Amino acid sequence: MSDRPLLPPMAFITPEEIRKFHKDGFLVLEEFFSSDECDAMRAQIQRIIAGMDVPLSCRTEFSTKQEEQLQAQGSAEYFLTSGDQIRFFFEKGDFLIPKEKSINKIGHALHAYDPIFKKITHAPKVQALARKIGFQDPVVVQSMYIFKQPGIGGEVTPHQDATFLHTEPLGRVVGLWIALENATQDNGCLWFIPCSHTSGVTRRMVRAPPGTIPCTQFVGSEQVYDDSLFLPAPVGKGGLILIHGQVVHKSEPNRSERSRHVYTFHLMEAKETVWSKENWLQPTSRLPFPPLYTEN
Ligand SMILES: O=C(O)CCC(=O)C(=O)O
Repeated sequence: MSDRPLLPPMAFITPEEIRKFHKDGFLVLEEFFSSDECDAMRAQIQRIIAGMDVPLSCRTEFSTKQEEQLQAQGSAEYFLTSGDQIRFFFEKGDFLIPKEKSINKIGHALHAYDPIFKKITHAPKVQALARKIGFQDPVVVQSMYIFKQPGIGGEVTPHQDATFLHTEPLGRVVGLWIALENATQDNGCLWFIPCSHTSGVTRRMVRAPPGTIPCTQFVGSEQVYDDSLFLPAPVGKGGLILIHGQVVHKSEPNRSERSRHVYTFHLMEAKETVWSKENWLQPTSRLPFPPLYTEN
């Protein structure tokens, strides 16, 4: 039995849980958000989808090489400039499926522009969690709503978030991953290699020179991980998984008939930290990384 008190449930995180996070590189906190909070996020995303406007180049399959090139350029630009926007990304090759069924994720600034997601991101219990892990001046760098659609939601291959969100020094980024419905092995829960956050990063994704397709490239290569080292981290609706920026994690395809919606965002401890100018994601004049410790 956990020694977390039942009431008020979510704001309490025990020192033992914080030690476990630092040791394992991830921490599962069940019932961090209420069922109502999850339903509010899901309802809001349906409203956003109903009004979504996606450039044709990001939705249409083209046949000629020239058309393919145009599509690649359009999609690259659409992705690279999405850090301060709410934009829509789709599963590969599923253009015949209605767009609300083939959407893979929405990113990367729901936390800044949508009132419901902004409120969740800056919730006092989230701020309390950041304080518990010692963050003094955290900023929100990105957010995503991930759908993991039934039957077609693809795998996310083993990676460390610091590959994409690099800082100097390392160890300044955490992900908060919130299950908006039960996440199980059937519908594609996260898997982790415990304690894998202590050995640095071997691969970085950096911006390619302007005009280059693809718009990002990898420097170094991902290690080959022994599959037997991964442990599943199923979590109930409302549960939050805290993810160290260097812990190795993945998720498998959703082979079930149930979706697996999550809202996730990343925080960086900004104090004495340099955000890499080579990261694909950059703060902009429209949206500097917002401080976490503010009311919304
Ligand atoms: O939600 C998933 O399936 C994977 C998410 C993930 O690995 C990440 O955001 O770093």
